[in-house]
Amino acid sequence: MSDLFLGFDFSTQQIKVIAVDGDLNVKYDEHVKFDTDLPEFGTENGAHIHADKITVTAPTVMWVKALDLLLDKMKNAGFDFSRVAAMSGDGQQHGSVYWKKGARSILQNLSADKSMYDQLKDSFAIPESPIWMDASTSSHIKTLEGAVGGPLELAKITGSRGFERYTGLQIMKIVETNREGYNNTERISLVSSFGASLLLGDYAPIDYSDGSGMNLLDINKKTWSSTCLEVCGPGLAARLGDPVPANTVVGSVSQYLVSKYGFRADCKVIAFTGDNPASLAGLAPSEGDVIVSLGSSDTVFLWIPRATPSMDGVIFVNPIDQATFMGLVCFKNGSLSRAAVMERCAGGSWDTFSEMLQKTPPGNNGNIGLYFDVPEIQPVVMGTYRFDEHNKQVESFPPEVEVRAILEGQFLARLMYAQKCGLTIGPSTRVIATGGASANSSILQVIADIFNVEVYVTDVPNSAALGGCYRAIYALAPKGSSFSKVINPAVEHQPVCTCKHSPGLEKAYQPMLERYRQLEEQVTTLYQANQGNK
Ligand code: ADP
Ligand code: XUL
Repeated sequence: MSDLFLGFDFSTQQIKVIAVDGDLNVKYDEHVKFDTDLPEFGTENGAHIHADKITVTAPTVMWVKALDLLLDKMKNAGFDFSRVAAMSGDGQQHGSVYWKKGARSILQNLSADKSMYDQLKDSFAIPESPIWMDASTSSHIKTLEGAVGGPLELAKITGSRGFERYTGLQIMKIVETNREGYNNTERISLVSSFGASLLLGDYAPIDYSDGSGMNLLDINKKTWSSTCLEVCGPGLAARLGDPVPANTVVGSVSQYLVSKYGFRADCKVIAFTGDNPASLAGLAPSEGDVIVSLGSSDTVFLWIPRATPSMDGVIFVNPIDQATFMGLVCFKNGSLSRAAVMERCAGGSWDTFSEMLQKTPPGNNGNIGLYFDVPEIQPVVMGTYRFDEHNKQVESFPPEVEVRAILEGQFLARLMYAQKCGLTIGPSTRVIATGGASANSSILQVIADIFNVEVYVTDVPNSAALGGCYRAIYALAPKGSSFSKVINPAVEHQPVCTCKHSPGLEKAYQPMLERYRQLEEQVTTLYQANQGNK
């Protein structure tokens, strides 16, 4: 029987696992959903939203129990653990775990006749892990940015300006509000390195890519920034351990998992990374590809040769090639805003929405719309703003103009922010679209025309978990091999070219991009001034 490679995804709402063989064929998948499979923890979409609405946590032990349950499900389904040569995985980014003094020794000496949950349930100094949905650290951002000389300076060091969800700021808040818990912590893991620790039976290191989401790692030097550490918590370096490249073999599977499930003793564990970096690996891009993920929110991420820090997007060390980087911009107003226009203007039908789009020409006769139903990450603004061809603000658009306006407005923004993150469009640039809305070819055509590139579609579900499998295979390949040579998905998994850009449209879209930029700046300035006056 051939070797298998496992990828675990510790995401916000569930843990998933995928097994692939050496030819990258998916052989098995399974999941445990937190809300429904573990209702005793009382989570909603995997999280506890606190009374202040901005503090968001998840019970750390729920993740341990979920892994027990997942492995038991695999065992009951007859999964042959002895075929697994290596495994890796990912976690929701930014979330953190606080191991209590003495926990390491418990983790190293788990007994196979009990569950991990039973043995580890008292091993955490802070029982509730802060997660990426938390927005309670605005004051801590000011402290950290102030200490290094401002937001852009912080971005130059760590790849990102201060963001509430970033781990360093969450740690600073814990030091301030629960000093006893912090003092009682011997190790801090990210959700990703926590997942790896459970497989390893020891503390697994944080990898450079997920470590880039903490406002603590110097992404160029690939060491913790001593200034950031000092500001965020006393004795933090010792609690974090040294970061490692994402393709590091961190050790062999724990004796506990060997005895309890029949893993082979030499099964390797490869460092876990963040879910977005893992998705990059799972989509097996070529250098120069831009991934546009059109889910509930829209995320644009890309492989970039150099870090060009900005106030807008974020930069992570590339999980596939640690000498390069990955730029990412996340927009909260994605499919849900498009769907709201589809409901309002196209009677609830995506087909009608697409037909209406054809009634207006690319460029929308100069009309531009900006639609932010919920507060956006970048720009920091909320509300709906419509402008006619003379940049005059108008109350409403005819339905067919509204349909085109939301798509053009959104994708001009996606292009603009991807460029700020380091995107340069060349002859070989491809957009790879994924997520729910990538099923809609009329939306893809707008992307092709605005980005002036060919749009490819891939239907890889669970790209983050799959990225774990691919990274496990890659970590065992001879040193110096290129990821795209080792991971060359079968033809049926290759992205397919779905839309070509229409010739000549860059003449319309280039000036429109500049107008969009100015209008966005105008509405943002006004919005922020109004907020400031409240
Ligand atoms: P997530 O994983 O973030 O929950 P998905 O990738 O499953 O999201 O995408 C779901 C979104 O896709 C829905 O919000 C829906 O509006 C959008 N969607 C589904 N089908 C279409 C379509 N034909 N055209 C445009 N959008 C669509
Ligand atoms: C990225 C981010 C989320 C989480 C959860 O910065 O906060 O995408 O990784 O998916």
